[in-house]
Amino acid sequence: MKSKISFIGDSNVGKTSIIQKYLKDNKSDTKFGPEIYVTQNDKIKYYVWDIPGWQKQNSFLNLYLKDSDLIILVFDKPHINDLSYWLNYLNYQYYMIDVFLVQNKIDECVFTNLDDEVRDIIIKHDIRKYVECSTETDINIDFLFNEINKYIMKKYSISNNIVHNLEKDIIKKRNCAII
Ligand SMILES: Nc1nc2c(ncn2[C@@H]2O[C@H](COP(=O)(O)OP(=O)(O)O)[C@@H](O)[C@H]2O)c(=O)[nH]1
Ligand SMILES: [Mg+2]
Repeated sequence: MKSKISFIGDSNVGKTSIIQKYLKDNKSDTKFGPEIYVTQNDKIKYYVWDIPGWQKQNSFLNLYLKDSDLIILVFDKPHINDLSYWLNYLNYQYYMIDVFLVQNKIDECVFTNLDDEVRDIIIKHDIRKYVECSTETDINIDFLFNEINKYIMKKYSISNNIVHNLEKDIIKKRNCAII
């Protein structure tokens, strides 16, 4: 099974750093458009799209986000005011796709309490999950990708039990066919 995860957000907030920190050399050869990284577990093959920030007001953005299973919207403190642009765009064009909001570069933040502004955004825009991370000090990067994996597995109701039962079903059917 395949799943597409799209990273978006302003330039310089750390999208590429986050993806590369986790996926290192898994970049596939793309001739044009965003970089795509590929990784898989035994059930799902993930295509992680690194969509550059300058696509923000570009009509290609729609095309790039098409068929995403989940959108990861990344920001850092200096870009917090630009979030409403992205979220309004997503609410309008892609309201059916869930969003994880990721604040990167928390190594540069002095306060550790959840910002009022961020809290309001999470509530107003029905954000599925909020993660604070840092690629610089390696905080929550593995956690973020684990949460993405958990979300997708749940979205498609994939669990060991279900796969096991399916296998049993298939075996039963095969037996019937033989008889
Ligand atoms: N302090 C700090 N800098 C970071 C962090 N992640 C990325 N950067 C820096 O932010 C800049 C932009 O990162 P990049 O991944 O290219 O951002 P993108 O344009 O969103 O893909 C680079 O100079 C990175 O080294 C972080 O967690 N903390
Ligand atoms: Mg980049």
